[in-house]
Amino acid sequence: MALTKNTAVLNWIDEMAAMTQPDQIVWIDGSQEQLEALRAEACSTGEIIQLNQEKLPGCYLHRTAENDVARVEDRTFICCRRKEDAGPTNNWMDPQEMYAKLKGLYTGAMKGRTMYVIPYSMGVVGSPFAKYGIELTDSIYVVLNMVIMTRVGTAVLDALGDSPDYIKGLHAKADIDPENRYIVQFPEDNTIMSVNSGYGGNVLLGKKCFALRIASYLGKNEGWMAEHMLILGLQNPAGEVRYLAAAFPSACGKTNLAMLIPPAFYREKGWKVWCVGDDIAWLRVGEDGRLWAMNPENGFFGVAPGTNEKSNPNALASTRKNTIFTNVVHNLDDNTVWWEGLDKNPPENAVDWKGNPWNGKTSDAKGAHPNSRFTAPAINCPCISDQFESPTGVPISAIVFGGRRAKTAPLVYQSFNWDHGVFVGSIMASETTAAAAGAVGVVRRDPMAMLPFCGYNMGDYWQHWLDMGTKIEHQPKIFNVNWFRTDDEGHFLWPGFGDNMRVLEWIMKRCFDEVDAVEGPIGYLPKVDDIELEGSGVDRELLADLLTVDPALWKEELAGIRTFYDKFGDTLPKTLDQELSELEGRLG
Ligand code: GTP
Ligand code: SPV
Ligand code: MN
Repeated sequence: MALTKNTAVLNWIDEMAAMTQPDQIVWIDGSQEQLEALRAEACSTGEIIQLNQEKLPGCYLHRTAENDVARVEDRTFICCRRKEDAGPTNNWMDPQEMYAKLKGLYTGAMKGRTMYVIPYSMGVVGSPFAKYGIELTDSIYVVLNMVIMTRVGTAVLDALGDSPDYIKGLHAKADIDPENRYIVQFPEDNTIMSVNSGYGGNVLLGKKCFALRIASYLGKNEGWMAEHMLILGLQNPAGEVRYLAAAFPSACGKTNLAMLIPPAFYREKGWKVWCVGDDIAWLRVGEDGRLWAMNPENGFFGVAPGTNEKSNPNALASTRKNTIFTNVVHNLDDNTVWWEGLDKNPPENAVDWKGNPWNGKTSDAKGAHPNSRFTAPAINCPCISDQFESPTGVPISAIVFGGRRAKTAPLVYQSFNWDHGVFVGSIMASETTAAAAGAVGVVRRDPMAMLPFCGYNMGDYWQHWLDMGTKIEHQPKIFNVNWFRTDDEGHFLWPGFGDNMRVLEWIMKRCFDEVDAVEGPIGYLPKVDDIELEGSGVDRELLADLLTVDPALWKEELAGIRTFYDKFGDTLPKTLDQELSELEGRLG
């Protein structure tokens, strides 16, 4: 039975049901009874596997199709009326043409299946910054994930009332056919359509599709920003908590930084990190003239491999109950899960991510997919911030950009000012990871970590960043970090993880004028003595090396940036062109 009288909602659902032809329609009310019944049904069909309920209460395992394990950027489209509004970095198709093509794929796609109606909120229901969506899907796995990642149920429909202001999302698994897989955003219609996939980022439509692609477009029009950023609070020994937001590309360390546990030396003095969000931030200018960030999500869809008791104990703890694991190893001995980098004791009697028997002691092949994930409720996180549910978020002192660069980028540097900071974000580049289908380890330009997620022309997006700067009276300082510099054998030089605290301390001190810096061609760099190394195993010489800026490498970099910028033609803001010339000048 329909849970709303909202005619905009009901008419749209009728239309989608007429096209997809499900056997029945089930509204997700968010109740535990309903979810329990859905879990039982999904277990009975093998869609999910119930794990050891003593060791992992409320936890389940799911395996996606082998060809469907990551986001598909080449099949992701921004369909707005004018091609130039999608810009040179997005795939585009005329909306009418795309609707027609999709209609062919969706027609009858839910025959013999159930259509679930998921009313969900990005942000705390009823908060002035929350935005609502309805996802229609034929996958119980999607329902169970959306319930963890967003706020789902009747309360959302009550808050929406009879307003037509919601984001429409249609997902059908169809045949999981990679040749007919489409992830399509229609920003001008508040609509998302996804077909032929069952993998997270392609089908949990509240996440990348809504909270970044559609929301970035809304933000441009409404004067706010939707960014691929973690949000954390750094508590100092005086008990003050200062907040930062950081944009790193997929699988480049956001979840790890957001849940960081400071090294013993810091903990003893009273330092602590609080997690507000690990992937997405919505940022607005507050009445106090500061920039405020809120996390629209309600859970973590985190990378499993590499997560362990040492690298990220808070993430691991978050996954010990009410969590869905996707594409990890199934340990048959005790009905638990395992992944590469969890511990040095892989199970022998196990099933790999493809569903085949796997012996971790003898097999050379990986047992878990490199992009295997956990979906865990945010409230499970031992360091979740007491501001997590704050309807308007937290005030941001620092914005941090970063990526995987083996050589060029130093451990940390600060931009000269807001506009230069926008430039620093725009010239980000990073090695590709398993989070998206395609080659791994190839350096590509990924401005603000938004290349795959910006819902409109990236040139206009940069202009929006510049415009926002003029509206923020108390601007955050902007930084760039790189945890991934390597030696000539490819080993990481910086210990990373908890030791990144040392860099965070410097960043916050810079924001509050508590430490000075050295002015260099690319920005302000720390003095070697200003980064705490006690207990890190890193000596001053190595730190100095991590902070070097090689002019020869940067001159090569300039050429790459110029080529990238040239793609944008007239939409490249003059300010950024000017910043590039100035950098060129400073490098000599
Ligand atoms: P998405 O969920 O895809 O957006 O990824 P993310 O940015 O949240 O990345 P995450 O924190 O999950 O880390 C991805 C990978 O980077 C994992 O394999 C981590 O072990 C590794 N990693 C994270 N932080 C560090 C670090 O400081 N140093 C090194 N060397 N590796 C790191
Ligand atoms: C990312 O790829 O940045 C993720 C995972 O956070 S996904 O939800 O697949 O986008
Ligand atoms: Mn992400």
